[in-house]
This record gives sequence, structure tokens and C-alpha cells, in this order.
Amino acid sequence: APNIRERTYIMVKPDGVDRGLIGEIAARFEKRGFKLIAAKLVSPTKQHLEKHYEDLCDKPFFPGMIGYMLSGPVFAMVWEGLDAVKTGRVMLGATNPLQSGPGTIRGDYALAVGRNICHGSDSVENAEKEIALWFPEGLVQYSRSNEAKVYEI
Ligand code: DGT
Ligand code: DGI
Repeated sequence: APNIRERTYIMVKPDGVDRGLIGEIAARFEKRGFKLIAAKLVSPTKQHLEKHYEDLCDKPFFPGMIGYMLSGPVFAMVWEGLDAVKTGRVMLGATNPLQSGPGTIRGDYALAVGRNICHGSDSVENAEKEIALWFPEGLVQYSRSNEAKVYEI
């Protein structure tokens, strides 16, 4: 059976929050049919961001990126649904907005890789790690009334 419970971690970065794009980004996931199972506005510590981006710690842009991520609060979300990780990445668009197609979030709202307004998990394994890192308190459990309108169930 298709896994309609796959989860992805989606984050509006400080530039996205500052530019008033929280609602726009959340709305795209909501309208697509994904189910929101956690969300919060949070000001992460430097240590927390270094953990989130630990795979990039050797990159030359790492210090600048951490500084940018510390420039204001982020809006952290967990979205659940069929192929949430892969489809979430498609909805965000390529990392570098130069390559993000129109219709994607970055393709519609960003110009620079260092100000690409949002983050999305790139694998199911990383999604699980990121969700545990950002939501140690756990997620929200509830049932939706419209599942059969979104999925063949
Ligand atoms: P992804 O899908 O999140 O792994 O991102 P990709 O596949 O678009 O980027 P990738 O894996 O080629 O490179 C990893 C990161 O390094 C990516 O977020 C962007 C950054 N990066 C790639 N090319 C360059 C570059 O020419 N200069 C700098 N400063 N950073 C780069
Ligand atoms: O998962 P992504 O955000 O699509 O991409 P990633 O995990 O490879 O990189 C994480 C973030 O690092 C990316 O969203 C923006 C930032 N970044 C990547 N390349 C550059 C960069 N930031 C700066 N300033 N310059 C870069 O070249």
C-alpha cells in the first residue's frame, strides 16, 4: 500500500519570515493535500543550526550561512503525505534559484542561493533526523476528514 504517512521537515528561513512568506509557503503544502502535523516559530541557537547543517560544515559558505540563519526566527513545519520528501523538494525547487523553475517556491520568490527562503529534507532518513532535532517535544496527532478526497482509500 502507498505510504501516506511519509513525513518531511520544511522550514521557512529568516529571509522568508522577514519577507512575509510563511503563509504563502504553508498554503502551498496545505492546498497540495499534505497534512500539517507540527509547526512553530523559533529562534534556534548557533549550536542547533550547526547540528542541522553538520554535513555542510566544511563548505566555504558555512559561517555566512549560519550567520544568515541566525538573523531572525525560522518557521519550522512537519508535513505528512504520499512521497512528502520528494514532492516537497519539487515544490521548493532547486537549491540555487538560478535553476529553480517557475512555479516552485524558490523559482517564484528567490534569486540567490544564500537567500533561498526555505529548507526541505532531501531524504526520508534526513527527514527523520531533522524532525527529531526540531521537534523533540513530538508532533500533533489528529485525523483529517478529507483523506479519501486526497488519496484512493
Ligand atoms: P542538494 O540537493 O540540497 O544536495 O543541493 P544541490 O544538489 O543543488 O547542491 P550540491 O549537492 O551540488 O552541492 C551542495 C551544496 O553546495 C548546495 O546546497 C549548494 C552548494 N554549492 C554548489 N555549488 C556551489 C558553488 O559553486 N559554490 C558554492 N559556494 N556553493 C556551491
Ligand atoms: O537542501 P538545500 O537547502 O536545497 O541545499 P543544501 O542542503 O545543499 O544546502 C543548504 C543550504 O546552504 C542552502 O539552502 C543554501 C546554503 N547554500 C548552499 N550553497 C550556498 C549556500 N549559501 C551560500 N551563501 N552560498 C552558497 O553557495
